[in-house]
Amino acid sequence: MALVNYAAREINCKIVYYGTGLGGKTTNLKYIHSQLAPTTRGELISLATETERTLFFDFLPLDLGSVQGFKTRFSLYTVPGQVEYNASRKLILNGVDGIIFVADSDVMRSRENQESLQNMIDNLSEYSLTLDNIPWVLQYNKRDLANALPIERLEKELNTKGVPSFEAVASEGLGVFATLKAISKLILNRLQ
Ligand SMILES: Nc1nc2c(ncn2[C@@H]2O[C@H](COP(=O)(O)OP(=O)(O)OP(=O)(O)O)[C@@H](O)[C@H]2O)c(=O)[nH]1
Ligand SMILES: [Mg+2]
Repeated sequence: MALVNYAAREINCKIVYYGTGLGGKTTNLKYIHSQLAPTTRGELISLATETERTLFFDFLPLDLGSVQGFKTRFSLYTVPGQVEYNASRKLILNGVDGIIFVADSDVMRSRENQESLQNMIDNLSEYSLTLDNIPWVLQYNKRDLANALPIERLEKELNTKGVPSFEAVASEGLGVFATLKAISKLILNRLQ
């Protein structure tokens, strides 16, 4: 649950980018970090292997201005997508307020996307959370690939709940802020 500090008039929200390995979660954070003024964003902290695979998490704090007199602070995290790092994924979901599920549009990654979504459902259940009681949105990334699955197919496979979904090419920044805005809105609406 988002932390509301009435004395300091501050709202702190935790957003987690979840999804299969190499889907583009870290790329989303890198793009956001590259676009925002240093006054708005903090440092991007990445714990990664030499090959740039996320080892534990990435973390990026953002100050997104005021909502009804409350300063809104967002903490963005990515989980490591590689199957063997499930303990970290579970830990990072602790205290989550909203999730961006980053799906890889590559036709070859269809099964991995579905397995990762199931893994998220399993891990959420440890915190008594479900796809129906946590705000979440879908991002269909890598729309630039020649072998990208059609959106209708991805929707059918992953969006059984009918949550907001966005097409993206995170490596070029396309769709990155639209996705972030959507989840922020869902979280803030819920607080009101
Ligand atoms: N073609 C294409 N490549 C992308 C896109 N977004 C990210 N990539 C590339 O995909 C690779 C993996 O991206 P990452 O952001 O590291 O993936 P990740 O989801 O953080 O992966 P893990 O840390 O292993 O979970 C990198 O080489 C990116 O440059 C995209 O929209 N299109
Ligand atoms: Mg990563």
